[in-house]
Amino acid sequence: MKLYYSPGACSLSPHIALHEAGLPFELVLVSTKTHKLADGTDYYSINPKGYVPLLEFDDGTRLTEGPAIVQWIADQVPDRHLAPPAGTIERYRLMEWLNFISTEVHKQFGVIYNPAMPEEAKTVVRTRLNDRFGYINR
Ligand SMILES: N[C@@H](CCC(=O)N[C@@H](CS)C(=O)NCC(=O)O)C(=O)O
Repeated sequence: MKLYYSPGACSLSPHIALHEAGLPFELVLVSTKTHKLADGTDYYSINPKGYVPLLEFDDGTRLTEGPAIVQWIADQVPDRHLAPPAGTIERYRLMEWLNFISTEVHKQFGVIYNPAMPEEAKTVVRTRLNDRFGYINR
């Protein structure tokens, strides 16, 4: 199994999950700036979305989107209790949180770090993120 990752990016979440699961995997470094691998391979030829994380199974199947990947990892090792059993309300709570973090928190950061975004937009997003983190804290 291969995890396509970039240091400091959201691929850290499935990276942690793989360690917690105790599953064997290798890391493949992706530049999120050039969208190339270390050997020069065009990452778009592996993931047309161009972003990390991507998990490649031993049979070549590729899975993208952090929330899907971490749940797949958890489901490989049910004895480790990394996620509640499928079909339970607790599992839907996990999906609820993963979706909230992915869309309402993580994706908002793109605006703050985008040099093309006007300062006014960044201020709006900072305020929104502050509200979201307040909700998470409560
Ligand atoms: N919806 C994706 C978002 C992944 C994402 O935004 N990855 C960023 C790093 S944190 C990335 O690779 N950005 C480079 C790009 O979009 O070209 C997920 O949840 O897995």
